Amino acid sequence: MVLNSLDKMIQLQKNTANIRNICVLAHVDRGKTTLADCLISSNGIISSHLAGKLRYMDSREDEQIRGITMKSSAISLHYATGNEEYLINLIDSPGHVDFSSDVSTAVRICDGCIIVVDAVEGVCPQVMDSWLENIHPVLVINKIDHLIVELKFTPQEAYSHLKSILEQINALTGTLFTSKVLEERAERETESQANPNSEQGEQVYDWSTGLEDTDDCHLYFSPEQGNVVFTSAIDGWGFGETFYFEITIDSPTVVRDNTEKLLFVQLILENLWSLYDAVLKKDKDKIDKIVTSLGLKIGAWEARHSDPKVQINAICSLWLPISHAALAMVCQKLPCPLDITAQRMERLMCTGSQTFDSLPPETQALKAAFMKCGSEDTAPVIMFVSKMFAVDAKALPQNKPRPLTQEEIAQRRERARQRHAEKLAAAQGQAPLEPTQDGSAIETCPKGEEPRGDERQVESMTPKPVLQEGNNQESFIAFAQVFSGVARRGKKIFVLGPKYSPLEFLRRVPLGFSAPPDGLPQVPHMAYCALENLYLLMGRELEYLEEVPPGNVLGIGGLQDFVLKSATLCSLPSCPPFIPLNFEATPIVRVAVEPKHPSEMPQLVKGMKLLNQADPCVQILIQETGEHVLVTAGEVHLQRCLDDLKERFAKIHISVSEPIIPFRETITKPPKVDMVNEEIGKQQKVAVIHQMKEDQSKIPEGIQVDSDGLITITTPNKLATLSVRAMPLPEEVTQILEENSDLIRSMEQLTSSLNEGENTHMIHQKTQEKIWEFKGKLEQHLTGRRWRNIVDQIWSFGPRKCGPNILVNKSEDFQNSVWTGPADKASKEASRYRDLGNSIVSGFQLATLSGPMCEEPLMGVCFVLEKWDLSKFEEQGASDLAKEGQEENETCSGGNENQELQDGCSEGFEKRTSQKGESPLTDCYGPFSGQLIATMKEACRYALQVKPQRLMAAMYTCDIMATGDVLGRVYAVLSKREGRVLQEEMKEGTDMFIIKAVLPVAESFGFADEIRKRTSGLASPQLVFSHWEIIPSDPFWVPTTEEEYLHFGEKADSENQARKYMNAVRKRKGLYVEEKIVEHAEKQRTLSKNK
Ligand SMILES: Nc1nc2c(ncn2[C@@H]2O[C@H](COP(=O)(O)OP(=O)(O)OP(=O)(O)O)[C@@H](O)[C@H]2O)c(=O)[nH]1
Ligand SMILES: [Mg+2]
Repeated sequence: MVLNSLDKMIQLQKNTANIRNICVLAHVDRGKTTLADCLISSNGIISSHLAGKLRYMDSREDEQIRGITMKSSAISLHYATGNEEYLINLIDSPGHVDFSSDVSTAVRICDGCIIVVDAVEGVCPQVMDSWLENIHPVLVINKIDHLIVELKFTPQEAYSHLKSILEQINALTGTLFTSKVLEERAERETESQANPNSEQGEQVYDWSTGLEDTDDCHLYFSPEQGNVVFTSAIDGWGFGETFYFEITIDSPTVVRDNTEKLLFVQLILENLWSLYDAVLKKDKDKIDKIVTSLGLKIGAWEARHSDPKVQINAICSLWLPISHAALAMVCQKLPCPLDITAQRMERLMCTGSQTFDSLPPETQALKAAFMKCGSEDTAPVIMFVSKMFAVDAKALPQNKPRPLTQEEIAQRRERARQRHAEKLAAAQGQAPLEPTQDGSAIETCPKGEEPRGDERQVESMTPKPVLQEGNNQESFIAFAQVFSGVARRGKKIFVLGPKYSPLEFLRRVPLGFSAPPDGLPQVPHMAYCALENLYLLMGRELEYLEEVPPGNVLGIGGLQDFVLKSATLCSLPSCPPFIPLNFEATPIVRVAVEPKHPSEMPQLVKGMKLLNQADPCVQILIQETGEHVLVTAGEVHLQRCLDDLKERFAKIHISVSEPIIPFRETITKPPKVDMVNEEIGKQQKVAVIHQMKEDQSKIPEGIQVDSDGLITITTPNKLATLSVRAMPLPEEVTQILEENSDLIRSMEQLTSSLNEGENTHMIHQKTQEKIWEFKGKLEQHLTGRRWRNIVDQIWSFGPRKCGPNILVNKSEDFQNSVWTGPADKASKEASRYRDLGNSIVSGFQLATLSGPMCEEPLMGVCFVLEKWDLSKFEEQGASDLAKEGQEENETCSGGNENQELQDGCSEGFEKRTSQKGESPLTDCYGPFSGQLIATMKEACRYALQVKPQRLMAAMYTCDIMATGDVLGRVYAVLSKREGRVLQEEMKEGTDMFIIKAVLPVAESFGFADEIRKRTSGLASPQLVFSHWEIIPSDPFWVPTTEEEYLHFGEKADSENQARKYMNAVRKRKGLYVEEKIVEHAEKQRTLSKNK
């Protein structure tokens, strides 16, 4: 970028009212990057000939090769209209679903967005995104040239088509708006119910009132509103409100309504159509006529060019420049950073179940600063980092050779002149010492050596390089927006992690805290550092800045040690962290990676850490097996991560495992029909019971199973007996548990802090309400005899204390529930039960973490602890105590190092018993709490095994758009891969079909490629993780009836998908797999005979 335009940008950055932070959102391949190219070329950053071909914002090599954007990147543009000058910070975002997390990072730091819609394919559900984050949209309907050239619509047809697309979009916006208004209204209702004093509203619930009161006309898209532009980014033209009105208003005959439509067709579309027609037919006379009548001056090169596209581009980009249409709309219709609403601000500041009123007063005071967006010195600096991205350190402006300023050039010239004079003088045998400009004498340098004096001066003017560690380093830049105050180089700032709590800080630091002292108390998730380098983001380039006024998007260097992925930066510690980004794509595809040469492990580990920081969505895990696992959102994302790891972050050769597909294990009700869809008759029931008995015979001795699947098991030392039953949870309940996992986690934290005696953690009323609502929902779905009172008796959730499985405590001796905590805390016996109870819960957690089928986590299972008999243990304990007398202290300290869980008093017992050697049973089986954990785990596993077990597969929803003629092939690929079509719809006015299907993740590898190949690129699917689904077939099924033998054969493994998955997982984990090694012994014999 030329330097004076940098000055211009710096100047524009100060006028907050004329800043627009916008992003371009759309589905994949709608032309976002092409549109961005056109806008960039209007600033002279790239040539207009290259606009649309260069795809300037796709700076990665793989982006260029694949033709899709894989990350969001920002560029600052200048736009002048009338007397006003605007600074537009434009962010191009990726459209591929795998990178939707990158879209969220872009949306977060924007105030508005351009939604690009394809003129042929129409509406895209990403309109939702902008709603979610509350940013304002404008619409670009792109690829209008397709309607002319490929679909060969007449102008009238094109008009109706465009109208119907607008209607569809408005219908979608309307539904979203209605639901939003209703939701807000409902929220208000509950609030007013909570504080009845505030407003005594009428009792009748009228849902429609909110809708009538709210004005929604500004939300809809229409050319009259000025929030729609029709474009062809590839041909460089576009027109919107200005052009539309010029025509309708300038024409004297305009009568609005009917004629207006006609005028749109007559004056705009027909002209465009005839221009395309003339150029494509190479009708030179007609082209000349059009060009002269429009008063345009086309360059000679373009006019003579044989490619019609070049001619169209040249004419149209002069006649209807797309950049003017789009940027004028952006400046007029999208808000500036000053227009931030109080509602959006409050939403950003309140994490989880907090409400704005519950924040400390110091924090609430910051809202005013936000709203003011002030740049005075007193204004607190508030910034949000939405992602960290890596750039090659060499590309940083301070590490690049810099163009010399006029002054430096003059200095150099002067030096060269002096050197020349010296040389001349030396030749004449004298060495004069001339004073330099600054008065100091210059030493004569030995020949061939550069004088150092002014080099030092030049150096002092250039900023210090960030990374001098040298060779090929990656440097991390934070992608951020300044919400308030001026960000200055060197300013010290608090870096607040997503889990930081201002309350915590305010509690530790005395009131009236002013300038941050060095001896700041250690508060978790908070760091204090200086802003090292500030950059203006210019697509592929970065420009160095000294300060950034509020309302701007910027890059910050030097935060890599403080920020992992996102953070809030503030000059005051009372600022809350902003709500975490809302990522739509769930990382689901996992692979294990290892270096080709084992000695390179440290590089791999380091590389993976860097990758984790550079990508908003990737997850890095080290499994218990020692494997390093990458979890990514999909195939394309995986490929990008692996490329980055190999080429940028680790720079080593790595080997990558086959994708590891996650499964879940569950149980179901016994099936009513058999595998050939016949009702299970008496004969089969007998067979099934027989088989069940066989299965049960595998259960070791000492474990009792009753006919209802109740497992009774005793600890190895025979002191405690547990009775556990497993029941499948209704689907809706599992779903509720999944949706509320955050709430469950916070409940868990609350109970543990209460148990520790911390009463400071006041339960906020809103959270309490949410908990009751959650409980109510569970009660609503768990009805019937079997589930009576179950909700009240829930003891824990698992795995990891927040998963979709439940432990229910029906034992009468000891009651403990997640809702009320342990009952009857005071009694000593109860406290012993409580301590041992922790072991039971741990056993349950372990059991739910890895199921018996293939050690995958469980889902949708309810374990009921029917009985918990500790009488023998108590007898033993009592006798021990009696023997020892009371002299031994009952403190619960100390412990056995092998013990996994530290639970108070039980340790005391063990210690005593093992020390005295009085109970050989306890002694040789290890700590009692450990035994309880293992026994509970076993009990849960056996309880599962006596029920019909099923695998659950992760499912993608898959949206495919295809033309009618390739529909059959799409279906063939889908059914081959166990996909299920949910819906098929024909798109109005086109021959496109929209197919909605679900597809197991396990079958999805290579799916997109296969579909593309089979349909010659006419259909491409979009895969997004949606839910877990039970695979109906029983992995342990063997044919029992004659029909089944006939239908499936004796081996019957061809149909059993579940068994295939299960065995594959078992093999991968190195578990025992029940498979015949020799499949067809007799055939092998035949073979050998033939030899
Ligand atoms: N005919 C026609 N093609 C266009 C137009 N705009 C873009 N394209 C083409 O559409 C394809 C996709 O364009 P991109 O700009 O890469 O699309 P994108 O929305 O950035 O795609 P992602 O970033 O991968 O989501 C390219 O082949 C463009 O040449 C247009 O107005 N008309
Ligand atoms: Mg793109």
